[in-house]
Amino acid sequence: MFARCLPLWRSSATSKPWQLGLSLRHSWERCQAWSCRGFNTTADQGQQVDMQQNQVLEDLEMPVARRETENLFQEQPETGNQYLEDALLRGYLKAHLPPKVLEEYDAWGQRVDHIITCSAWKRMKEISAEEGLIAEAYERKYSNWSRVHQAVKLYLFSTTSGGFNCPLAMTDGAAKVIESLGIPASLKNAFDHLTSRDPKKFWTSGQWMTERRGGSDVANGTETVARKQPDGTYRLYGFKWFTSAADSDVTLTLARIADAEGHVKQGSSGLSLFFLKVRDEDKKLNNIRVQRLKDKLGTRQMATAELWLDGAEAELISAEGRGVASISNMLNISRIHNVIGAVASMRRMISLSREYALKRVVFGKLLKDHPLHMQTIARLEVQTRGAFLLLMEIAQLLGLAETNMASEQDQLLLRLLVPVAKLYTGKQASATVIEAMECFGGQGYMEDTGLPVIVRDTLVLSIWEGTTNILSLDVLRSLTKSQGRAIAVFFSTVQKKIELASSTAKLEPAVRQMRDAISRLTQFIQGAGAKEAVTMELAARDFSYSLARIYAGALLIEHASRSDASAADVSAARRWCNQELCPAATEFKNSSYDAEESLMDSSLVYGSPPSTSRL
Ligand code: UCC
Repeated sequence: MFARCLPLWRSSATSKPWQLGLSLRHSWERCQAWSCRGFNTTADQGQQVDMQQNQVLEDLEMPVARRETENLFQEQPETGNQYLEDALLRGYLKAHLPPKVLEEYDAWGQRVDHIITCSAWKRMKEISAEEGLIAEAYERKYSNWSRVHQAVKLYLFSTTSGGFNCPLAMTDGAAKVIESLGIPASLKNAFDHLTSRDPKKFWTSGQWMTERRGGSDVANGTETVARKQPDGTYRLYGFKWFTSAADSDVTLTLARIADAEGHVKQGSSGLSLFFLKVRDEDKKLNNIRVQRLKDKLGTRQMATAELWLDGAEAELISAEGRGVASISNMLNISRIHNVIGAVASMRRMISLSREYALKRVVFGKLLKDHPLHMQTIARLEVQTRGAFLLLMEIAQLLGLAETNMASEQDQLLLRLLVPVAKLYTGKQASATVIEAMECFGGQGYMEDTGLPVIVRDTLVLSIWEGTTNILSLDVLRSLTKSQGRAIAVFFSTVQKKIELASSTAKLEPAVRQMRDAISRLTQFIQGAGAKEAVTMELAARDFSYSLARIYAGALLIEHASRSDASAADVSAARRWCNQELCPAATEFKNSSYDAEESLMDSSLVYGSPPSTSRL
């Protein structure tokens, strides 16, 4: 089938280059259609093809002049994708097939809950192992640069991975948790599988945290109970409401350990972390039932499910009651993967827009020759550059931390920058891909260009792994926990980076804007810090954006102050710094975080007069 598809893949790639890797569903559909075309060729059609081929050969031998006047040559009918164009077929399948790709029972009525994935998805797993997309980080072949190396590979893989970057994020997170526990003997085998380069051995991991009461307030929303067994293992009972990559081999999950009377402790300190295998040696589910697959806006290639744990065998891997703190190692890694996904989506959409602008003629000239159009893409480019440098900074710091080369300051900075980058790039990515889609006009809105798939898959990035507000509160958590040392490191690092540029005349305006922003941020922290705690909570989002913009500004300036920096590098730094770098200071000045304004927020939302209750 592949051989039959091959020439057509090529011609398709020439006409629509972005379609190749973007949508597994679409490429599958294309492949299906092409192979059908091959199978269904009748004798008559075969003759026609032969005649056409002969005609082409003869035509090639004709003198050019004759060829141009020749009008016997007929237009070849262009058929599109036979699946997409067959409305009846699609309508029939939609009406008759069950909406979920889930085989619940076997032929003998036994419940099997088998999630069926396509061969391309399975191949992605093999490729991930062969490329060492997780292994790279743990082999540390490139010492402290290993994480940068891995991040770059993942960045290049991300938008053509068909959603496989999600299980990779969680697999990396699980390996990190196990490593941070010192790779206990009972988890050595799992660690080896998760970090294997052998496709036959490679395992992926899930991260089952979200329950019916929601995914943000894990401490109060987790109902799953763990009952200790005589052999020291546990059995888990509960309902996991949102489990991504439900076809994973293993998973980490939280549960409350029941005491002898069956009582559990509520809140964060009642949660412990468990490791479990999804299937046993005979490939039977570990007392897990798949309730249904989730009907998501995007990332539909990846199975996300609701799962019942009905006595699933599990191993306790954290100290009792330290579940959240233990799983936060996984969260921080998968949040970095989220940043990778965000920057990759932005880059992909800009590349496509850029390419399209070289070909599309409108109002008598190429799009690339319309200054307003170029300005639009250039603005996206500046945003993407800032996000990319933030990603690389985090990868560098993580690499240092994992090779014992990080100072205490580096570690504090890493802890602070992960939520900052995750929340900021998630939002940037959504805005960027939507703007870039517009660069294609109406075509950008058409499913079969593959562009809407990228947009849908990107929109999840600000929700997954902690929403913008939850991450903003995590930024505050990291500052509080470090008792102010993290913000001190932030300031000193930013100062150092812009110091390097102070002798570069072209960067002078950017440096000045940065100094002004740093001073306003300092004043904001002093002002807001002197008020009630709720002021900082209300400012958390604007404050996090300020940290992101100032830090990315410093990185862009640092990058542009290298001796071999290009004019575009300088321009990117200058343009970045032209934006509002410290929205928290502006809003603080506007009294936006005052109690009265907060009450007015409710009034604006609900239309009722402001309540008199105090915050
Ligand atoms: O979205 C989901 C699907 C998975 C898909 C993954 C693929 C994505 C890849 C994309 C690829 C492109 S699963 C659900 C996602 N849910 C979350 O991310 C949770 C969101 N909520 C939070 O992050 C909250 O802030 C919580 C759950 C961490 C809050 O928990 P607590 O227990 O109320 O908070 P505490 O009491 O402040 O924290 C408990 C401990 C503290 O340590 P100790 O006790 O030593 O002081 C905290 O410092 O945990 C520590 N801690 C952390 N440590 C909390 N968060 C962190 C952190 N990020 N880093 C280090």
